Amino acid sequence: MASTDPEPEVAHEEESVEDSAADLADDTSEEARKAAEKAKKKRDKKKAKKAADKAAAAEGGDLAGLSLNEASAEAENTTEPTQDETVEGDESRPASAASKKKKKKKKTGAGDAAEGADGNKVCEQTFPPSIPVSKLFPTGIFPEGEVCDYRDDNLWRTTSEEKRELERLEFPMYNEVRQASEVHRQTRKFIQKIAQPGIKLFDMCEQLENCTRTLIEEKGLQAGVAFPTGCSLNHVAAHWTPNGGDQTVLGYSDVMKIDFGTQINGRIIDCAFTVSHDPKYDELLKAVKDATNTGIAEAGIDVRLGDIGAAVQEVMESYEVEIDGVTYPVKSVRNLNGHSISPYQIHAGKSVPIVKGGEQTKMEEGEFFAIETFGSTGKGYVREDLECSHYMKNFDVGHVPLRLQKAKKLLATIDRNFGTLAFCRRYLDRIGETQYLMALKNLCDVGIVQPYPPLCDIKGSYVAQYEHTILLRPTRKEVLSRGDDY
Ligand SMILES: [Co+2]
Repeated sequence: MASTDPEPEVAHEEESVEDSAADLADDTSEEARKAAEKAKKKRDKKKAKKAADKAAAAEGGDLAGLSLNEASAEAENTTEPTQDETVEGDESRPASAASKKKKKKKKTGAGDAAEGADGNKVCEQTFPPSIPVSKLFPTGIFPEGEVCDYRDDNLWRTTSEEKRELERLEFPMYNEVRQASEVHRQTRKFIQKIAQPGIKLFDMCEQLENCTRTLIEEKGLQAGVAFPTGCSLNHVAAHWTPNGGDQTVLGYSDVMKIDFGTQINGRIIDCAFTVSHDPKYDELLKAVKDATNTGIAEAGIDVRLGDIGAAVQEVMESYEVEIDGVTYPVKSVRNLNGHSISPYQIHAGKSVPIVKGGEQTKMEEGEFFAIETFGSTGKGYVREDLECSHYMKNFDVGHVPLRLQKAKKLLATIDRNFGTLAFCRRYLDRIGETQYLMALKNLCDVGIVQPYPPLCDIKGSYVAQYEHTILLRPTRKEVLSRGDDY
């Protein structure tokens, strides 16, 4: 999800936001620790020791790239025999029970199944995906993202024993967000196959979200979809998803930004890519991918947010593209930003600009950031337009007395199903809500819920986007959502 320029309304009350975020963080890591302990008890001693050893090895980082590549490689092949073998015809079992069972060591041949670098037996996914990620990694250890050393003054962190100890304590939380990342990778691999010209975007989104729900083993607010699936086309940069009844079909010459999120215990993976079938957009996509990777490379502890913006813009605007015989400079969309992420809070307070000129604030140890960049052939400036689909409860809103009975009821439904996570009209439809638009408008009018309408550059322009979620670990930077695709 994109964040627009900081508007006046989010500028105040930072303290209370941070306090509640901190509370949530404590709760979440405490829960994670308990969950990890519980899971550990369930496993036999040998397995637990092996897991701990391998986790420690993975922490060393030498194996991270390998582990990631092999994890991604497994989704390539999709024949049934291995599935039967790995799941052992017992798909209904919970993951913990499945991992208790002794696994056959048998491999089915090159590429069919891989031994993860962390010792995980990596089983293959089906097509369409049907096996929860927890069952594909029976040790319960999920692959690290791409791991990068910090630069210059911060390179010492890589080997610091003190910083490594901090990370050992956080392993259960890291592991959860890595699981959410793996769900993202496998879901997007599926979507990249089905997002062909002619597909109805409504159906595509529902397939994507259902895939996420299955692979992550959706469980209320504890695991699931983190925000609506953006599939904004052409000059629409962000925050568009079909509402009920929408008939939009993907065309051969559309440029589509697929921006979707996964979450476990509020730890959100926010990651996006661009789909185009017409090669005339290839250079535009390349520019934005390059710009996003530049932002990721620049990011680090003590790095000024403004310096990232300048580096991103420099790379983005070094490109020009020719589309239908017209040459355009690629522009960084100046009022769209990356953003920090906290538990259950997609936009946690810090913006990561994609143009030069602002923000002396620094990135800090332990923070999560969505690094996202948008390149446009238009003005490089977006404004709100079109019918709204995205909504989110304001994170720091207190109790507001409501007169309308229907608004009260809708708010209770939002609290129960989404909390402070973003949702869309389709999500209300699927849980059985009807005729909620007036109540929803009321919640927006009194400031409890914020609408996030589509963000558009000028008509006839084309916008592309790439985005990853990164974690500034004490020793190194981890690009959690990195895959072999982007
Ligand atoms: Co985002």
